[in-house]
Amino acid sequence: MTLPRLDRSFPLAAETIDYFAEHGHCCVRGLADAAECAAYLPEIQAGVDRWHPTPAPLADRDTYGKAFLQAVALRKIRESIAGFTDAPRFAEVAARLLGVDGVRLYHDQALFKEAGGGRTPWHQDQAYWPLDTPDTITMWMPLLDVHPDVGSMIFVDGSHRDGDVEAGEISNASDDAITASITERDRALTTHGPLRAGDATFHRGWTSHSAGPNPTDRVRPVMTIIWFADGARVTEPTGPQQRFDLEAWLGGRNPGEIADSSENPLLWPVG
Ligand SMILES: O=C(O)CCC(=O)C(=O)O
Repeated sequence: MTLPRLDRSFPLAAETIDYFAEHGHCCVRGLADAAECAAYLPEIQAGVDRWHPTPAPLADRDTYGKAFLQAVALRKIRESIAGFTDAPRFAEVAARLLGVDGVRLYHDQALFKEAGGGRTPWHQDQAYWPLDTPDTITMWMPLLDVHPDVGSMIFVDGSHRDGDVEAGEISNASDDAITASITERDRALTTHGPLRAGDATFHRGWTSHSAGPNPTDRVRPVMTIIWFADGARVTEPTGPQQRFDLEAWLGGRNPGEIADSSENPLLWPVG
C-alpha cells in the first residue's frame, strides 16, 4: 500500500503562533485528515505491537506503566513510518511555532492509552533531554477521534517560561512537584478537549503537562514527534535518564558538540 505523502504546507494562523508563544502550547486542528491518519494507523499499531507483544495486565503496572503503551523510534523499526515522522508538513509547523529557521528530529514515539489506562502524571519532557536549547517541541496527534471522556493533554499555561521546576522524570513524585508548583505560582490550566483524528497539540519541552485516564473501552492511539532547533548543542547529562537519552538519541555526539548526527536529520527546511 502506498502511504500518503505529508508534504503539503499547512496554513498556520498567526494567532496560533502568538498563542503558542504566550502559553507554551497550542492546538492545530486538521493538520492531517482522517484518511491520512487511517493509512498510517496500522503501520504505527504494528510498531506498538512489536514493542509490546504481550502487555502486562494494567493492574500489575506502576503509575507510568498504566498511563500508556510507549513505543519509541518507530521510524527506525518500521521504514514506512518515516513518511509520518519525517513529514515536512509537521516539521514546518514545529519550526514556525518555535520561530526558528530549522528543526531536527529528536525522536518519535507512539503513546497508546489503553482502555482502562490511568492518567498521565504531571511532568516536563525536557528533563530527559541533554540539549542546550529551550527551543524544543512535541507534536501530539491522535490517529482516531478522541472520546470526550478521554480528552487531550492538560497544560500549565506559561510554564515554559519557568524552565526546569526540578520535578524529575515522570512519576508520582513529578506529579506531586508540579501540582505544588501550580499552586505556588498560581498557574492556569488549559486543555484543548477532545480532538478529531489528525488534529494535534504542540507543546514546548519545558511546558508542564498531564493527561486524564481512559475510562472507555477503546484505545486512544496517539503518535508524537519531538524536534529541536537546528544548531543546538549536546549538554553534559544531569543524571541517568539524560545519560540514556544521550546514548539513545544523539547518534554518538558528545557534550559540547552540535547535535547534528544522522540520527537527528534536519526535517525543516527540506534539503
Ligand atoms: O499521551 C499522554 O498521555 C501524555 C503524552 C506526553 O506526555 C507527551 O507527549 O509529552
